[in-house]
Amino acid sequence: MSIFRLTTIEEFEQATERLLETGQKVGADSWQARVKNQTPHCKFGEEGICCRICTMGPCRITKKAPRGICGCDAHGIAGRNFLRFTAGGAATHSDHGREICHTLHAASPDGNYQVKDPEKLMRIAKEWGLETEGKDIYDLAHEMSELALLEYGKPFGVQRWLSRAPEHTRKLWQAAELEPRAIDREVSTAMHMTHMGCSSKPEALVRQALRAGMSDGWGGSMCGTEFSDVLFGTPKAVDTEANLGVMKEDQVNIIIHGHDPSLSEMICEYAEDPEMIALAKSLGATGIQVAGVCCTSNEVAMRRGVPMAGNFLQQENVVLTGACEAIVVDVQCIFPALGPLSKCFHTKFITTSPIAQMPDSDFIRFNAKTAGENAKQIVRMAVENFVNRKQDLVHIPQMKQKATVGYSVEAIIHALDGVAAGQGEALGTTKPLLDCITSGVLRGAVAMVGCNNPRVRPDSAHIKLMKKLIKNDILVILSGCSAQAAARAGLMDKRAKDLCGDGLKRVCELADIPPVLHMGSCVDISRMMVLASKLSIDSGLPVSKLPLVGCAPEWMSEKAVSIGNYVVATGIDTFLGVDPQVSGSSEMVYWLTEGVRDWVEASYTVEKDIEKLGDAMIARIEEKRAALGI
Ligand code: XCC
Ligand code: SF4
Repeated sequence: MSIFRLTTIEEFEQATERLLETGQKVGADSWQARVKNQTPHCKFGEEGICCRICTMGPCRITKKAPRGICGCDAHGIAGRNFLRFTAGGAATHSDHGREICHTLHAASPDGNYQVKDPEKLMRIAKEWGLETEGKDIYDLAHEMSELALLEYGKPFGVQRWLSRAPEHTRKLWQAAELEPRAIDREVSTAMHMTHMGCSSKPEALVRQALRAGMSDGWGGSMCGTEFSDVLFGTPKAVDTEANLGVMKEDQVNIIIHGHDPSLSEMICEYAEDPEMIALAKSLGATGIQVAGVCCTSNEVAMRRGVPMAGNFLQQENVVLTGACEAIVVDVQCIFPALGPLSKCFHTKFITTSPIAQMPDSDFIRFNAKTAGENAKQIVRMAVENFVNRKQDLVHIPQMKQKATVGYSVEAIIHALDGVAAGQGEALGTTKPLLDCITSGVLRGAVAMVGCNNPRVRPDSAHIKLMKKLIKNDILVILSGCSAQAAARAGLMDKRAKDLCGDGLKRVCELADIPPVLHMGSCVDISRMMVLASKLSIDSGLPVSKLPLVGCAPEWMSEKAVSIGNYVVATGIDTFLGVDPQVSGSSEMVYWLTEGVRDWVEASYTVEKDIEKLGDAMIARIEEKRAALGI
């Protein structure tokens, strides 16, 4: 058996350095170089006090000019910016969810997409009060997808998924007017409120920012996750590998990048097509390797064990290996830089969605009806491109780690069932997990999520925090690029149990799980909301009293703020390692870090010092334990 050790940040960086040398040879640009060109950043933007929502401006707030031309002050400007930022994220996640609903609507027994988890579909249908008896599964799928799509625009009522939350939480939401109505309406309301001459009161702007976030996490993202499971299967524990070393020198390497599993699932299917494999072999390759970047990677890793090449700030690295035949993208988090970069190599940069169109790419429009043909065309393009590789540019860093992924709520409950010495109950209860927490074997849990951001040494905050937490017997659940950082470092290898405190180590051994659990992509943070709700309902404690916190140490996107808002609104204290660009307004800082606590029993903490951030999370978990007397 090989000796296990984590891959270090220094090793990540050496690999990147070596790839950047190749980049230099071919005159490629890099994010590292662009960061330098953009530094120092505009201070007004960083503090959130530049307004450009009407053409009397742009207005910037200074000591000398404390108000914009309309009279809006720093608090109103920072507040409106924050709400618009949230709306961008909520719209993005929710539109992804909507696409999945449309894919479900197009599912048919002999079409491109089938229902892979009919049981889950039935479970949700019953939850939504539908008659399922004797109904054809595809009729039910279509009925459900229509109902789900109506959640985006229904004129009355609030989101259906809210009924999954504990009663206490629902009461808080009602009292604070945080229950999201139609998903699209919350985004529209956010845009309306931030139009010139509407809201400039931080309290009102923050309230709507939470509600718009809620329309994402308890609306659009939940549709995305749940119906992706219905279509592509609910994840269960599966083994895979992570880091650039998953790419193969002797194979056609197809990198899938983005978010929507409708595309990546199809690419994976056709990469296994004997006709395509034969074509690859006829061109001198030994096969076809598909690997992922960003959340698309998480989706197919969770369901198929497809290896993870890297996270957000690795996306240029996959091209820099010189061994990437095609990088196929759908939506979100895709660097426009991939266009010019791929031109320096033989790589085909293939865009597929009308939502994410970029110069210097081959656009192959993908949709549910033609998905099969589209995927085949894309795989063929990649395979035929193998012969164009420039051998002298090929360098794949020989670094990868084993990972066990696939921890949906269903899979976590299944894995932990029976762990708490003889207390195991039938599948469907979180009691074993609660017992571990009550007895102190586990001190608590941290949901670590989010991106990379050049403002933080990439991946270092994620990995440092995870190591610290598991050593302190805190279970870590992960999604998004945070999860990939863990996998690349080796923390999702079950052998990483040796880095844990005695309690968590024992749980890992008994349940046969790694100490950090991959729960999926960023829309799958809705899974974490379901888990937190279940823990609350099963324990009879409010979510906010559970020793559970959220953390996004390296976040960057609008989506991340939308997520943070619904996580906080669900009663989970959330710790950020990157500033949400409201520091120019003391009132906004107050509302986000303190004020919202009166509504939802949780708030944000921002701490850029990673050691301190870790300490603060542990302290909060211990505080919550002490308050419970456990
Ligand atoms: Fe994007 Fe989802 Fe962030 Fe990663 S974690 S950089 S948002 S891919 Ni979502
Ligand atoms: Fe300036 Fe007010 Fe217009 Fe903003 S809305 S740009 S602060 S005048």
